[in-house]
Amino acid sequence: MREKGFSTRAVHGGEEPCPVTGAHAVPLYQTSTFVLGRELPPRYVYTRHGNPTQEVLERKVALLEGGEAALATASGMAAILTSLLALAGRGERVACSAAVYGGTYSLARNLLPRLGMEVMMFDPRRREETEGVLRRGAKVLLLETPTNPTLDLVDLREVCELAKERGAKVIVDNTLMTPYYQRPLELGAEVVVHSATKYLCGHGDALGGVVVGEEGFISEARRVLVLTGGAISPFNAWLILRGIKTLPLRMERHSQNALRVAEFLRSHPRVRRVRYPGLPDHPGHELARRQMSGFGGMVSFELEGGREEVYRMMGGLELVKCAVSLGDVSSLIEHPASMTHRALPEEERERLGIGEGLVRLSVGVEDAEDIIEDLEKALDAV
Ligand code: LCS
Repeated sequence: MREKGFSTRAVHGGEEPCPVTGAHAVPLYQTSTFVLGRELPPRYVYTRHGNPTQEVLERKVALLEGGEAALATASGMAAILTSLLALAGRGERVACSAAVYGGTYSLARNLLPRLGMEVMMFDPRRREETEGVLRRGAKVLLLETPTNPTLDLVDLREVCELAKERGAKVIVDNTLMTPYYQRPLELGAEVVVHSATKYLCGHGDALGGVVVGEEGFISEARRVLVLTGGAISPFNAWLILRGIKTLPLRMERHSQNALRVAEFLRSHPRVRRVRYPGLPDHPGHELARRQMSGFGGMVSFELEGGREEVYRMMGGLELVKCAVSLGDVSSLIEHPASMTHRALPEEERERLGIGEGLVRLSVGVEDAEDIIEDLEKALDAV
C-alpha cells in the first residue's frame, strides 16, 4: 500500500481514537503515576518512565522523520544530551560542529569533558575537518544544517558516508528544517534530534525535544532519560502534538515569507549581506535544493555597523519581537553575538562569521507585507 502523504501523517500519524471513550482528540494523561492493577508487567507505571500522551508524540515524529522509533524529552537540550549519553561515554571521542546553537556548543565544550568524553570541535562544511576528526577516532559526530545562525549548508550525504567508513555515528539536529523539509535519516544519519520547542510546537508555548533513530538505540536512550530525569510533561507533549498537525501549512508560509523578507533585506542599503539558502546566490543554494525540499523560515543578515546599530534597529521594531527562540508563528529577531551565541569565544564567533553586525530573524506566519514594513521602518531609522 502507498505510504500516506506527509500532511496526512502529520494530522493522523501515531494516533487512534481512545479505545475506552472514543475521544477523537489525543487524550491528555496529566498524571505522574498509574494505579498498578492485574496487568503484568504493567503498561504504564510512572510518567518519567512513559506516558500515553508522550508516546503519541514519539510515534508521530518517528513516522514523520522516517525512523523506527522516537523518544520525547523535556527540551531540545535534553534530547541532545540523552543521544550523546546513549552513544558515548568516558574516554570516548565526540566531534561537535562549532556552527551550532550556542547551548549545544557550550554543552560540548564545557559539560561533556566533565563527563569524561573527549570533545573535538570541527567544521563539517570542510571535508578535511570531518576526515580529521574521524581519523582522530571520533565515535559520534553532532551537527546542524543549515548552520545556526549563519545558515550555511552541510552536505549530509558526504559527512554520513565518511562517518560510516570509520564506523562513527552522526547525530543531526533537524530543528531548523523539520522533517517537512529535510530528513537526515534518509541521507545516512543514525540519529535525528529536535528542539520541539521550535517549529514542531510552532506556537512558542511549550518546551520539548525529540530523539529519533533505530529501536535499539532509542531503548538505550530511554534508559538514560529515565535515570537523568529529562521526561517531557504530558501537557507539553500534547501542545506539541497539536502543533505538529499544522506543521506543513506553517512551514510553507514561513518559507514563503522568509524568501520575501530575504529579497527585501537584500535591497536595503543598510544591509551588507543576507544569508538565506533560498536565494539563488547563496553559496549552498544548489546543495540546499538537493538535500532539502524547501528553504525554511530563518534569515540572517549583516547590518552595516555593529552591535549598537543592531540594537537600535531592533529597538525600532513593533511587530517583530526581540527574543531568543525561533520557529514561532510570531516573527522573532535576535543578536547572536550577545544572545544565543554569546557562550562562544570571540575568535570562534569571528571564524564562524558571527560578527557584531549579524542579526538572526525567525520569520513568522504574519502577512509578509507587515513584517517587511516593520523591518523597513526600523532599518530606515538606524
Ligand atoms: N537545537 C537548536 C537548533 C536550537 O535552536 C535550540 C534552542 C536547541 C537545540 C535547544 O532546544 P531547547 O532546549 O531550548 O528546547 N535554540 C534557542 C535559540 O535559538 N534561542 O533560544 C533557544
